Amino acid sequence: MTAVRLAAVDVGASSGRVMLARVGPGRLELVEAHRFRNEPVRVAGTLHWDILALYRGVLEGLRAAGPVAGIGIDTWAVDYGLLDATGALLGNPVHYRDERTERVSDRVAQQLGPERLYATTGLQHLPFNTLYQLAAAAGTPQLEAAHQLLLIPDLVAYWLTGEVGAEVTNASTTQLYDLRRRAWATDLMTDAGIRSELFPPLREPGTRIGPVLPALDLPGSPDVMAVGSHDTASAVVGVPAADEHFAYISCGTWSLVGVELDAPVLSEPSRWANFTNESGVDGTIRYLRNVMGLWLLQESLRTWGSTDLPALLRQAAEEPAFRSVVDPDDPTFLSPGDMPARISRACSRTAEPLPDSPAATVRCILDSLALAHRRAVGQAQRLSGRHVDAVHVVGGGARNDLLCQLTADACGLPVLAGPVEATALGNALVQARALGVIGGDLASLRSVLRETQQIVRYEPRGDTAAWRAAAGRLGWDD
Ligand code: ADP
Ligand code: LRH
Repeated sequence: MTAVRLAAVDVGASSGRVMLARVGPGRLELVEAHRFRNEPVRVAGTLHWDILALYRGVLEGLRAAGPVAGIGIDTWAVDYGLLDATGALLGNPVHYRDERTERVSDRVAQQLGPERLYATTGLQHLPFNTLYQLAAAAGTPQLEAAHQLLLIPDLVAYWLTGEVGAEVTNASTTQLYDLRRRAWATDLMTDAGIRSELFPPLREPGTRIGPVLPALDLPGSPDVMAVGSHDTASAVVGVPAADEHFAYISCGTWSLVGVELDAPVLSEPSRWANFTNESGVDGTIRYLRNVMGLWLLQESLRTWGSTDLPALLRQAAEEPAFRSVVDPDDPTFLSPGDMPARISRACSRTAEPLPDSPAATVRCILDSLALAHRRAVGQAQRLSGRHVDAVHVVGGGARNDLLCQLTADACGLPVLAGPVEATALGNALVQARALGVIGGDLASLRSVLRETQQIVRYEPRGDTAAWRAAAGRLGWDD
């Protein structure tokens, strides 16, 4: 069969893009049809996604992509829109970084029982999991009036097709999904005071959602296909690994650091280490930890009003190593704000020297992220028993030479960087397989990636004692 044209819609927390993929046996090409900024808006004290601007970006991108046979949609996880009984959107979806969950997440976890939550959902405790967002919204007129809850990629698919559903890889991030039964955790919902009728039927990646509504008048009247609609699930499909002995870092706004497994790890040490078991494509488990990621850099650049990232990275490379290090997962870094000031405050709390220039702050961020990558790769191996001999870095962070090299040095393992657009590639590969254009399991999809995509290799530079000492300053022992 010849190649097929597919649109991969990938909306990350920092930007959205519609990528045009041409996929056939041994063939995989990707071009950017359209990219648009994702700029949240604070209204009346609450941080929202500008969902209609994002949808407009998706439509513009689909028009720019031209005729395609399929459209796959993935976005960031956990957030949702509420629909009334007529299918109208009730208000703008709230951003997971909004502070509304701060007051409730620990209390709700304690009420439901952290052990039970982990045993049922396999999920790490993050204050913004959908469970806690719904607990924070309890009793609001909006939630009371809601007829249906759609996660963000499912909301976009609904607007394109009129079909409702919940794709499982993203459903697994809500902390309301029973990982082993592969069904909504309705008992948990009832005990949390959440109406289970809000949640639509589940759907698997690789199934057809429906044709695009004729009124949208998109070229070629394509079908919308379910893919790994959690962006991280598609990114992991897009990792060009040669065998199962790999760790991945899906490195963008977040660093999602982990391994791919056949079965969840639900042990107490795993729960204490805050490792998550998210559902992956083809029944796999994405066993990973959220590390705060390049958000720290994005927010610093926003604070400085600076756009010349490559210049700042060159200067950061000249800065002394490990002068100041922080725990990137410090909860004070989660919400938007003056990140350089917060980093300085974190340094003063732990008696680290204060970074005295933007370049020093950037170096502090990258050294600290490399340390957190090292810790998570080590923990993922110890907790899962999966030995790793390479670390794949995919996403925008694969363009950050310094971070890739520091990560290789810190982990003492080769880093294989790329593809930058692994998420869109994973999205397109799952569509192509569903449409019968290519066949095979994840390993064969990944072999197409290895044959067609550019990957840069970074060798570790050896000074493991220095990295161990720097980790020790954060209280992280091997
Ligand atoms: P998300 O999907 O979460 O929005 P991306 O995977 O698009 O994130 O990655 C965005 C990040 O990629 C930016 O925050 C930036 O740090 C990094 N990045 C983008 N372009 C470059 C570049 N030219 N050099 C270094 N880093 C880059
Ligand atoms: C990355 C991501 C991540 C989630 C976070 C909310 O874009 O989907 O996997 O934890 O956003």
